[in-house]
Amino acid sequence: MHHYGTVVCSTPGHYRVRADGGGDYWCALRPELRRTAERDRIHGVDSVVVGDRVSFTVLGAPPGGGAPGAGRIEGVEARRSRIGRRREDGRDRSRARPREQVLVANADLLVVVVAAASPRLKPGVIDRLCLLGRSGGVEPLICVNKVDLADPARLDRELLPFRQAGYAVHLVSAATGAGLQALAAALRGRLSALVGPSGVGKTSLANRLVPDLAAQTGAVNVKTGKGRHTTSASLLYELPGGGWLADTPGLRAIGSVSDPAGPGLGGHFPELEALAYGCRFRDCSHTHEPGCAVKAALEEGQLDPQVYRRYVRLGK
Ligand SMILES: Nc1nc2c(ncn2[C@@H]2O[C@H](COP(=O)(O)OP(=O)(O)OP(=O)(O)O)[C@@H](O)[C@H]2O)c(=O)[nH]1
Ligand SMILES: [Mg+2]
Ligand SMILES: [Zn+2]
Repeated sequence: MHHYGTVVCSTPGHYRVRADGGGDYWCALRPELRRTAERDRIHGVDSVVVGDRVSFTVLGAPPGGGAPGAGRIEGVEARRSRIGRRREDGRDRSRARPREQVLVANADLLVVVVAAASPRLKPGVIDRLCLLGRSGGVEPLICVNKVDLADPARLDRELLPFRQAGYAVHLVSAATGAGLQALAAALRGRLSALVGPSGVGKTSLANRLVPDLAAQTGAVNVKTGKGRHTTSASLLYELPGGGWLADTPGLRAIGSVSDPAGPGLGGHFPELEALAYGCRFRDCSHTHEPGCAVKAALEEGQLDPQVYRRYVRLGK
């Protein structure tokens, strides 16, 4: 008999599946799937990741006390969305590592987590993460943590362009609890992934939003040499009010946006994109082409130079 569930933790060859009716199972892949998985790895995609919906058979029932049972994954459903990034280390041509790393499958929301300070807020990071979400079919939500360390007036100024582009922006502090009720309400009933640079407080936020977090997966965070806890694998938790929350490892590099002039922008820079209709070339990159309406507007002071600078930096 087949059961259905969601992958809550993925390690090479072993997947922890939360059954739809409750109960966890550590699963291996059915041999045919394992072969596909190996082939996929060669062809550059991760096979089964956190958030994937799977069918599985039970090999051993959970022994009780919350400990997982054992099972075997029989099938993986097509993904509704993906949060993935290309590995751009061009020198590493070894075919053993996937070219694309999918962090979370089937997410509804990509929570762009950045810090108001420590590490310093960089609008370019927000840009890249928003576009990462959009390119994988996941709605971005911007979450600025550590507001206890920053001047609120300055933050409001820095975040205004993102609000104007239509993004929900949450100012929160995992340390003081500020803003967390509103954030929890926005996440309710959906599968959300906390994504952002290392040290911005993703795990601290997950701890606040999921009261029994450690109990759910037996926390596998490791301490670095610097004594800091860093997250090494994506983990998926159930939210108390319904819905799911994924904590992911800090992204060191998000990668450039391959085609900033292409359809991928889809409203991320509304004023710039509106101007682009006036460019002579449809695929104008707004950097060097003749007849560029964006550059013309910039020179005439009709376009915010900050917005233009953010746009140009995306392609780098
Ligand atoms: N002042 C302040 N410090 C915070 C806040 N949230 C987290 N921190 C601190 O920031 C540091 C990093 O927090 P983590 O939650 O481990 O960050 P992370 O984003 O999960 O980092 P990685 O797992 O490496 O990606 C810790 O020392 C936290 O105590 C906050 O709201 N305010
Ligand atoms: Mg973490
Ligand atoms: Zn142009």
